[in-house]
Amino acid sequence: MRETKIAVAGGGSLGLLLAGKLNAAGCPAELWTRTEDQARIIERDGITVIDGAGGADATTVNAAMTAAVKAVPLEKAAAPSGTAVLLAMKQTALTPSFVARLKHMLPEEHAIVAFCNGIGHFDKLQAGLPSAELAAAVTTEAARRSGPAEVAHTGKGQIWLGQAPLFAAIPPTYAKSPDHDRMQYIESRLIQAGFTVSMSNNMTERMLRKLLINAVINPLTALLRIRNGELTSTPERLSLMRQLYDETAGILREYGLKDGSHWDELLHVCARTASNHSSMLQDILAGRKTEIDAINGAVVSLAANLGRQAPWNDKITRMVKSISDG
Ligand code: KPL
Repeated sequence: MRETKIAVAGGGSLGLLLAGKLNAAGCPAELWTRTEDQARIIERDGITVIDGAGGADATTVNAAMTAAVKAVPLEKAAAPSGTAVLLAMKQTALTPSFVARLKHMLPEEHAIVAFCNGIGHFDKLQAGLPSAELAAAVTTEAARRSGPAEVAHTGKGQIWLGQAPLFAAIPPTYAKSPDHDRMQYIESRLIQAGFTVSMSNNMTERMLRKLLINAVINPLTALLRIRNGELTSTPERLSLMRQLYDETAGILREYGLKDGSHWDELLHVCARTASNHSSMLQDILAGRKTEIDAINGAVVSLAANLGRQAPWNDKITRMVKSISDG
């Protein structure tokens, strides 16, 4: 098998969780951070992962472990041939200059496995890196960064890996994938690190299901400034959720979302992550740009491709933008 080296791009909650657990399990994975400061602190202190924090997973005992991790700021990172980059970043960080930096630093032989929320990132990556081998990762792991080198693993979930769908066409097409061996290598390292991982041959469905969940939970919790679990606590909030859900599911079905108990899944996610602030609320509270364009804004675009409108998604996108710079 061709040699694969894993690098994790992004020092946020998911990046710290992936890099911390991979290195603790003896799978070296360099972490690429946005700032020099964070890289320095991680090189000095390692990454501490607090498992079972938040009580979302009652079977996990609250326990902390610290792993030594090689960390470098992205602008100084060098990737050897065969690097597989686990992209654990917000879509908002996927700027043209970031993609240009990746193009400059990545060797000819590489793979990018993107864990982003929403849709649209594969189109951006493919446009900027036409020879890239791209894979999609969808995760239900919940984590909260509690410092530059510390992350609380607040909910044990799953990771699905597979082909990267491009939603410009109906039905969606797929980007060029890494070969089978490389995907298996990445899967086996993540399993070794303690994650529950499955290869999926229907990432379109997985991504659409996640998009549906994020399109309902994220903007409503951000606008109402409540935790995920509080969203289902009154009939008025449930009714708002339902309207947004019905409109979004109706559009996503045209792109391959299968009929199923998605409403129940949505309620289950609210319960499972009850004590969490959604990533969009975290962004609003921290004054950061939100991922609204890649989530509800993307649903509006998917509707427009069908010659339809998505008034709930359109209004909620404008409302979130009116309280943030996103
Ligand atoms: O993915 C999430 C997010 O916050 O972005 C959910 C599932 C809503 C958990 O908080």
